[in-house]
Amino acid sequence: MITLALSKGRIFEETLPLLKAAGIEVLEDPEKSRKLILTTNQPDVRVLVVRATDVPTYVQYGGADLGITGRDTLLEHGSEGLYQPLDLQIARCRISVAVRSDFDYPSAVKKGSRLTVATKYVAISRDFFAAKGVHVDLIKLYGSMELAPLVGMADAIVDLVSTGNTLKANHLVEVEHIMDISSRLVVNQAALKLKQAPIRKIIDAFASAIGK
Ligand code: PRT
Ligand code: MG
Repeated sequence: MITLALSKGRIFEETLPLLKAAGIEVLEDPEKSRKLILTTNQPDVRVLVVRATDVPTYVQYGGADLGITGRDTLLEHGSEGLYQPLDLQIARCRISVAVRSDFDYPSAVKKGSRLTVATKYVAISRDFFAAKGVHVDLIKLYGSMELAPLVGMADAIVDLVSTGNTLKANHLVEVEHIMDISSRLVVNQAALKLKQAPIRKIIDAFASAIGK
């Protein structure tokens, strides 16, 4: 049995064409079904539906042989023991610093003031501002980071941006582009040894589907 861990939403949607290229079709829709283990047209391939941030953990502990997860999640939560053979170039976005449009970020940074930054990406933010020599107080949030500057809780946020519509709708502007993000295929090292042929077949099919 080969087990693939995926999160619902954009990663699931953008993975379907890659699975199809590997001859795998998921037989249930995770948005409609309450099942957490989805069957496929291949009797020996199944898909686990997990929280995006839990994908690396399932693969690390062998609950799944493979998984697909954002580079943001791997950097923030660690990628210890995971083999990362492919950048799938899906679920692309960037991680950025954003502030209220009336906040003077360049002079706050120049003056060496302490910035209060709200984010779910505490590790990425700490590294980024440390490298710039900017002092920050980090506030950990789990979602809707955009609210924090609007209610005066933070000067800035560090969050994912794709179209920029969410920032715009909340009168926030991007002031730093920290890095580009896309999703990676991650593989359990032991599974790769024990189930080499079927796992290689999936990796190779994904690679040719993305033109690598
Ligand atoms: O929802 P849950 O708390 O379970 O987990 P999650 O939010 O981490 O999962 P999910 O499915 O929302 O995101 C999974 C992965 O998709 C992320 O880890 C990223 O690698 C990738 N991804 C790509 C994105 C986006 N684009 C994205 N735009 N994840 C989130 N967003 C959010 C962003 O946080 C912001 O709130 O979309 C909003 C901005 O979008 P725009 O288009 O308005 O700029
Ligand atoms: Mg989400």
